[in-house]
Amino acid sequence: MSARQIRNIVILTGAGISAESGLGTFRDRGGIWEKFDWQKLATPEAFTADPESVHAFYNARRENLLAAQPNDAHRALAALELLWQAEERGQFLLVTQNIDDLHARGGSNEVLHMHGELLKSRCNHCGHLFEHEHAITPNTPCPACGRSGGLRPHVVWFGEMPLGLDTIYEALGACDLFVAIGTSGTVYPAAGFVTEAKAAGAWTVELSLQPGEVSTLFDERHYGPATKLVPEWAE
Ligand code: BJW
Repeated sequence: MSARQIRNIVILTGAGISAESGLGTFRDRGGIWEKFDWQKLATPEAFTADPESVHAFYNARRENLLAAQPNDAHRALAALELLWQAEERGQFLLVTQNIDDLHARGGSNEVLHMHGELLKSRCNHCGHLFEHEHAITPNTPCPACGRSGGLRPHVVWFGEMPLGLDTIYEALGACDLFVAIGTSGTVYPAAGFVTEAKAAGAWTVELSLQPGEVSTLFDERHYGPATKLVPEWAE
């Protein structure tokens, strides 16, 4: 990366950045949506119809996450954030579609989790949001109000509004560089961020294993494993 004219950066990560940490992607061969039906697990309607199965799906993924470790791609982005802040170069916004906590464990200080966080749940009765590592069932009482039947994973399902969009669009409107890492560009609104960044005059870069759905919109594209591409690019 040539950092000379770059002040404000927005980085968008997807499941591909955590693939080499052992967490499955969604749409690759053998991915999560090949093994599981998203319509039965990742919509508010699915949760209402069968909360037991939805909790079981997220309990299993939480267990996988607790056994996983951040990789060199997560660490390279943390180092870049540190550099940007130490040298006061401009704004650095790391937005992830991932619900894992590997960016934070890799050293990133600020991460915007637009699709929520697997290690958090919230109560539909009282709104309480809390962190936990243990499994949840429909009978688990809320630690704040004590009522059962209201806890749900703090994740964004299809048809729900992603988190932090005001902050994201503001940063996209002022960025000089937009980098998308390990995302297939299938899911909106994240897939549309490249268009927003380009409209703001930013240089746009795709780093992924293979071209995604919106690849042709990027100014620069590099394909390979994130643990190789991201540290090389961030140098
Ligand atoms: C590697 C690698 C390695 C592998 N190294 N790379 C048009 C406009 C707006 C909305 C819609 C629209 N059309 C339809 C919609 C609705 C819908 C949507 O987008 N559907 C599409 C399927 C068409 N969107 C929504 O419902 C969203 N909400 C919404 O739109 O609200 C209204 C609104 C409107 C307008 C503006 C603002 C708001 C919500 C979407 C919620 C997505 N939820 C999930 C589940 C989260 C919880 C969980 O994890 O269970 O989020 S679905 C899943 O997909 C997850 C991911 O974050 C998301 C994106 O997946 P990602 O990260 O791209 O993974 P993959 O597997 O697709 O790709 C991995 C990539 O990595 C691949 O390209 C590989 O090549 C690469 N890779 N190994 C580097 N080692």
